[in-house]
Amino acid sequence: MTPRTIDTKDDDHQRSDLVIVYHRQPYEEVEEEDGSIRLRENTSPNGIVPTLRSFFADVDHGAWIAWKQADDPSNPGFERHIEIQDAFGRYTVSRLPLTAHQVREFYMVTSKEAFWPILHSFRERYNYDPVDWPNFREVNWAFAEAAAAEAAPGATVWVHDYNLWLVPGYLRQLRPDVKISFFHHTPFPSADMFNMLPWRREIVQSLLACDVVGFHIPRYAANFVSVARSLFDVETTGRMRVEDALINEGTALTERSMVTGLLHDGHKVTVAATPVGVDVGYIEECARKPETLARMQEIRDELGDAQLILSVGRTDYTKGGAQQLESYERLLESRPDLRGKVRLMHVSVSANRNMEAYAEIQSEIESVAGRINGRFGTFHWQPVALMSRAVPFDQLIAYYRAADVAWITPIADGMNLVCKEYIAARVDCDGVLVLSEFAGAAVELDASITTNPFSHRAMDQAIAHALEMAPEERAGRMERLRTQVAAYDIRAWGDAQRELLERDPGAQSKTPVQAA
Ligand code: GDG
Repeated sequence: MTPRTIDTKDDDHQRSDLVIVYHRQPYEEVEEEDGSIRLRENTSPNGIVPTLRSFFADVDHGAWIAWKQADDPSNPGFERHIEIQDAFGRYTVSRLPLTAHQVREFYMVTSKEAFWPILHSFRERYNYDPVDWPNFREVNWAFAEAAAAEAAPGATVWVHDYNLWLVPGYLRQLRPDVKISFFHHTPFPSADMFNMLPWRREIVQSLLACDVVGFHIPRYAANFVSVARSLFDVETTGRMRVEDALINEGTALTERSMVTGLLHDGHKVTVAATPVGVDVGYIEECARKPETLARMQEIRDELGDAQLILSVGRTDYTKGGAQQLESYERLLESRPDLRGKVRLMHVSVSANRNMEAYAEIQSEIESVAGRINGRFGTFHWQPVALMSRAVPFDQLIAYYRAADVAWITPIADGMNLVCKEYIAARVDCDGVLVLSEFAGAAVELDASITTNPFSHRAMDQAIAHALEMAPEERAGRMERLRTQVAAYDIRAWGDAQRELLERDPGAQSKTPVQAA
C-alpha cells in the first residue's frame, strides 16, 4: 500500500497505545512539482525503519516522534502533526521543529563526535570540547514532551538509540504512568570507556528510569550493568544463563551468563539482550524473483570464472572498510594466482556526507581502492569495484545471490544486518560469510568464518580460506547460518520486545544461574 497522509485538525488526533521515538521520520517527504507532498522510503541506508513501522499493525493507533528541520520553528505554517496510513495501519507522526543549528549540535556533534566513538571504543576519535550539552538536553526534552503528549494512559513508549538517551528520564517526570522501553542499536562499551563521558551519571540515571533497557547481545547488557554499578547504588534482581543460540565459543563478544534486572531507588528495570534480525520471508521472496535471478545471471556472466567477494556497509570508521581493502591488497600481492580470478565489490555508502570524519574515511577508501586497481588491474580486469552510491535493494539482493563470499569485517558493530541479509538471500544454500568477531551478529552466527580485523594474519587467512572452501563445507555452513537467521528473524525480535514489556520489570529470569 502506498503511504499517504490523512488530513486531521492538528489537535484532535487520537492518543496512542504505542509511541515510537526515533530521531528520523518513518518516511521522507518529497515535494512534487505541483507543490503537493509525496512520501517515500528513506534513501539513507537503514533497514530498521520499516521494521519499527510494522509494530503499528498490533495497536489501535500509534504515534511516531521524529524531528523535522524548520528554518523558523515558530512559523505557524509548520505542520507539527501528520496522520499516515500505510500497510501497517494509521498513525500520527509528530514532528519536532528543530533548527539546522540544533540538528547539527545534537546529531552531528554530540551524538556523532562524542558518543559514537565512545560507544564503539574509538577513544582517540572522541571529541568532547565542541559539545553543546544544554542543546542536547533541550532537544531530548522536546522529544520527551512530544511523546508525553501522544501517549494514551498506560501506553508503551519505545525509545531508540543513544541520541535520545535523556528522553526516558524526562518522560518519567512528565508521565509516570507509561511504560518506557529503550533499545540500543550500537554496542554499549565497558565502564572504562563509557565513563569517559562527563555526562555519564545523567545518561545512566535517565536509562534507569526505563522499564526495559534493551541491547543486541549479552555483552552490551553486561557492560551497561557494570556502568550502572560504577555510578549508582543498584542491586541486581536476576541472572540467567545465556541461551546456546547466543554462544559462539571463544569469540570476543560472547558472554555465558547475564544480569536480567536492576533495582534502583525502588524502581525495577529489566535488562535484556534481543538481537535484531532481518525480514527473512521478504528477502527470500525477493531472492527468488525471476528479475533477481536474471540480474544475478548477468552479474555472473560478467564475472566469467572469477569469484565475487561482496562487502557492504555505511562509510564509517567503525566498519573497517580501509583495513579490509588493505587485506585484499595483501591477498593479491601474495597470491598472484588469484589475479584475474577474483573481484571485490565494495559498497560503502555515506549517510553523513558533510561530516569531516566520514569524508576522511571516504577518501581513504577511495585511495586504497584506486591504488589496488592501479597496481593490479588490467584492461580486462578491475580488482575492486567501489560503489559510493546506495545500490537499490532489489539489486543488492541480486549481488548477495551472486557473491561467493560476503566479507563483513567491522572494527565494532552493534549487530550488523548486512550479514544476516546475505544469509537470508542465499536460498540456494551456497556462499561463505566471513565475519568480524566484533560484530554483535558473530555471537549468533557460529558457522561463519570469524576473523579479527585488528590482525593482518587473521584477516588474510580468513578471506583466503573462504575463497578456497569446498562446496560441501560451504553448503553445510550456510545451512546452519540460514537456520540461525530464520530462528531469530525480525518477527522473533518483535515478539521478544512485546514479551519484555509485558513482563514484571526486573523479574527473575526463568532460567536462573546456580549461585557460585
Ligand atoms: C545500526 C548499527 C545495527 C547498506 N548499503 C546499502 C543498503 N544498506 C542497508 C543494508 C542494511 C542497512 O543498510 C545497514 O544496517 P547495519 O546493521 O549493517 O548497519 P548500521 O547502519 O550501522 O546500523 C548496527 C543496526 O543499527 C540495527 O540495529 O545492526 O550495528 O550500527 O539493512 O541493507 N541498502 C541499500 N543499498 C545500499 O547500498 N538498498
